[in-house]
Parts: sequence; structure tokens; C-alpha cells
Amino acid sequence: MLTVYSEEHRHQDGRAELINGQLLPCFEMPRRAEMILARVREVGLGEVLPPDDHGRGPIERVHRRDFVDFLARAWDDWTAAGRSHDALPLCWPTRTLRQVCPETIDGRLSYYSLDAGTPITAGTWRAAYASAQVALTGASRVAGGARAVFALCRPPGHHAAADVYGGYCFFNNAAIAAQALRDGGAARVAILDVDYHHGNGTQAIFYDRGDVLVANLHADPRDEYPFFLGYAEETGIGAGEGANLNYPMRHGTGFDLWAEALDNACRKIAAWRADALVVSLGVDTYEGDPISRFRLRSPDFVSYGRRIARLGLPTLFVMEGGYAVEAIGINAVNVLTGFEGE
Ligand code: Q9C
Ligand code: ZN
Repeated sequence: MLTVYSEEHRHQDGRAELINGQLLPCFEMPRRAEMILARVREVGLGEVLPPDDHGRGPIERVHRRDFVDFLARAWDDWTAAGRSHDALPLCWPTRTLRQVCPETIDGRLSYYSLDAGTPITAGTWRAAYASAQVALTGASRVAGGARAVFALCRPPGHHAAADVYGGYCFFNNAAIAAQALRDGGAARVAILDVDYHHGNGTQAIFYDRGDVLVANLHADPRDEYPFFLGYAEETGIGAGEGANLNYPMRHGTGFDLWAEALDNACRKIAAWRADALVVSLGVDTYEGDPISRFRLRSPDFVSYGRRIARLGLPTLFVMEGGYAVEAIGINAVNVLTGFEGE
């Protein structure tokens, strides 16, 4: 299987995120992608290629132009305001407040963000832009006939919506890739999100569309981030009615229950007759993950990779979360070798 990878991800190296009431070192760190790449090479998964530059056009098929402009300028605006440390927002336009976009950088960080866990740094734009290009290059290979491609994206993407960043995500790489597959001729694209957290951004982007099916397996938002989306009753709206599937599961969920949900999602994807599949591949479902509460073991990742392969669809794997850095390479690549072994 071909892997697409860019070293540009290293430019996203935030110092701290707000988590559990503390500013702690970022869990989303450059070593994550380096460990995955090392494992790709160790098992001899296949060729590793750098991305092509597809420009801003395909990013703006998913994200609002004002949001892309905001990200492109955020660091310069922040330093122009006299700051030299990472940029974090402090308040949000919640109930009782208005959705207006302020002029000052602090107001704009608040307007466009979803949490205080996602620092904008000097290199955020470079890294996020390259991550989207990695996904787009993978999509173009799949459109060109590859059975499967691994887009080793970092930073991740599935929490980012059309004009919202957060959850360590800036551009929604999987959504951008799915849209590129649509624009490249696939009539129906399915997105299967197996990250521990609900892919709120991906759901929001495609919620009213019938041409992209989104299936999400994740921790129940009643007790896990992102808390405000990902409930089972969210099934889509308008033309998208029935094209959004959520499988929330409680803390402590192990592979038996998780695999049943995956099997159900795969049956729905097969019945829906997708032309291509994008897998939002987060491996924070692992039992050793420091911020997550599912109990998958490393061999389980092989087993579910095999199940995904049985769909028989042209498949793009897009890397999302996973924070047990020592095991992240093994777990992510286990999915890919499981897929290839089927
Ligand atoms: N107690 C991804 O996996 N903080 N993002 C959660 C949990 C944010 C995770 C706090 C987690 C975002 C791509
Ligand atoms: Zn996650």
C-alpha cells in the first residue's frame, strides 16, 4: 500500500493545551507521525511519497474562504498584537451571544474555534496545509485506480467543520478528500470514522447531503468530548436524511462490542452502494491511550482492518487521532496490514 507523507507536519509543535483544568504539554505532537512512518518502513508496507500541491481550491470546496484566510493570517495577526507564545482562545459565542466575527485576533480565535486544546503556532498554517495536501494526493491516487492508499496526515482533521477548528484539527482532511473523490467522478462516497472521538466536523459538513454517507463509531458524547454532537438520533437532514450514522459507545467498551458496531456500519455502507471509501483512522480506541476510555488491543486493529477490506471498495485511509505514542505506529499499521492480508 502506498503511503503519502510530508515532513511539514513538524511545524505544528504546540507547547500546551487546556485539558482537565490544566495547561499540559500537547498530546498531539510531531512524534506521533514519526512513529507511524517508522512502522510503515519497518513492516515494508510499500512506497512512501511526498504530496503534490493541489492548492487552496479543493480545501475551499469544504471550508469557508473567510476561515481559510483566518488560518493563513492568524499567526501574523497574533504576533502583531505583541504575543510570541502559542495562540489560544478564551471565550466562545455560546447561547445568549451573537455569531458575529470580530476584527481583533482574540475575537477571531474565539469565533472560529471550538475549544482551547488546539494551539495556533508559527507553523500551524504550513503543517495544516500540507496535511490537507497529503489527503488530496491520496484521494487522487484512489481516483486513479489504487485499491488503497494511506494518507499519513498530521495534524488530524475530523473535528474541523466548514468554519471551525478545534480538537487538534484545522482542516478536515477526510472531508476534503471525500469531496475531491466526488469531484473526480465518484457518485457516492462513504466516510467511516473509527477515531475514539466523534467526528463532529465531518458530520456537520455532510449532514444535509445524500451523496456522502458518514458513519461514526465513537465514545458516547454524554460523557466524552466533543459532548455536543454524535448522538444516535442524528441521522441527517433533507437530502442527507438517513446518510448519517452514529454508534456511540460507553467508556470501557472493548473489541467485542466495538466490532459489532463496525460490522453494522459496514453492512450499511455496502447496502448504500458507495463507489469509494474514506476511513478516518484514529487509533485512540487503544486500551493504552492516555486521553481515551475504550479497550481495544493491538491485534484487534489487524482484525478490523480485515473487516474493512471485505467491503471491496477503493479505500483511502486518513490518519486522525491516537496518543499512546509508543504504540501508535503498531496500531495504525496493523489496520493497514490487516486490510492488505484480507
Ligand atoms: N478528556 C482527535 O483525536 N480534548 N482529537 C479532550 C478529554 C480534546 C481529540 C479531553 C481531544 C481531541 C483528532
Ligand atoms: Zn480522537
